[in-house]
Amino acid sequence: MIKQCISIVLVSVLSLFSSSSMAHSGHEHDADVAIIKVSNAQVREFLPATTSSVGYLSIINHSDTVATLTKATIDGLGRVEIHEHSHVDGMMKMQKVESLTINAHQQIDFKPGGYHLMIFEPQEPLKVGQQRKLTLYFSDGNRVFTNAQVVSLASQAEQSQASKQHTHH
Ligand SMILES: [Cu+2]
Repeated sequence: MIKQCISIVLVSVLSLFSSSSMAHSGHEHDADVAIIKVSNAQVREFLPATTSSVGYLSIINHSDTVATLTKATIDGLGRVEIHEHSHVDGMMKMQKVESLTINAHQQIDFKPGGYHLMIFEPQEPLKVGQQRKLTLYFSDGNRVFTNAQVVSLASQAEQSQASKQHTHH
């Protein structure tokens, strides 16, 4: 009888917890679902008179199974697309990808000249220093949340310069 009471209390606490913490939980995963870590998520502020901007992040698949990223959303943005750059006839082109496969224990860095997020339709201006919730959707139903930092063009350019030069003084 006591045990039953406890389990009823536990269930109501759990349901309360899950409904109020939906937006803030880091992961939702079952035992056999890929374990994904996202880091260094950032989106660039929209430049004047532009309708799109870019975002970068790193995704690591710590599991033994392939993970397939199918969609990304960012709070306050009407549309987010996953893009890649490719060389076509000597020209650098970018195109939308419908899904991105991340092999077991593989890390994929979204960066200038490679994979990137293309962001559109801001419902309000992105301000440097803000955090925006980024949600990644995977084909197995897994969703991963992280905060994307809003950065300026200048700081983004600086970072990519620094990572290109590999200087260690
Ligand atoms: Cu693009």
